[in-house]
Amino acid sequence: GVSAYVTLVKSRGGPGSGKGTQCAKIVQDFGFVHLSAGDLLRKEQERPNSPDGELINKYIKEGKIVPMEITIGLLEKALIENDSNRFLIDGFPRQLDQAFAFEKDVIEATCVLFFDCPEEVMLQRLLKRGETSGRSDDNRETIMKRFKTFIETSYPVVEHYRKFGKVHTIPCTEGVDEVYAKVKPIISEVLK
Ligand code: UP5
Ligand code: MG
Repeated sequence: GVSAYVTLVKSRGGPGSGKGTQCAKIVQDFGFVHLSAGDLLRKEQERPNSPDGELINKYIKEGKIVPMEITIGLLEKALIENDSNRFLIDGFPRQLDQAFAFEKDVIEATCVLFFDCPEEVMLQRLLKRGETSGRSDDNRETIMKRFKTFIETSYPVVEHYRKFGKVHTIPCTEGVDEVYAKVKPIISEVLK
């Protein structure tokens, strides 16, 4: 099982807001284990003989949310495999029922970072990344679908965590280091 003394920080924010980039910096300074739900899904999709590969591929290309049994299964496995008491979960939960299930059956969040970014900025970042990323969802058509899913389905999760006073909102239109300058003191405080 998962230790009860884990500091779990969640990183949420729209597609291309910079969740992954900021998580990498948190890991450098504070030694968290970084688990990106999207990365875990992409890895599973590439694994030979994965029973879920084709389904994951289809959902990601459509900017839709993969059924939670798959994502929670991958996250739970990664939590158990990594011996740490500091986890940073990036890009999950993306739908209210996922938040309820994960908190009940797996582990509760200590703190949620919400990276607040205008769509126009996210669009430009993702289109630029799409020139080299090879990600099947970094094209204009899928990006628009990801934005729609974020607004309609994922943002209510942030509102949910707000009720518990767990959300820190970070504006992130500035450069990577300027954004991180706002993130770092929040993490220091959480670990006190
Ligand atoms: N960049 C970052 N910060 C910058 C800054 N301050 N200034 C200038 N440039 C900046 O950054 C994106 C790009 O912007 C990079 O090129 C970066 O250099 C630059 P990144 O850190 O990658 O942003 P991030 O928010 O992590 O963007 P990502 O594309 O990963 O966000 P998504 O939430 O869309 O992607 P994710 O991998 O989480 O999910 C992909 C898909 O998987 C989903 O659409 C969904 O289909 C599926 N999924 C589920 O079904 N369930 C889940 O729980 C999770 C995913
Ligand atoms: Mg990411």
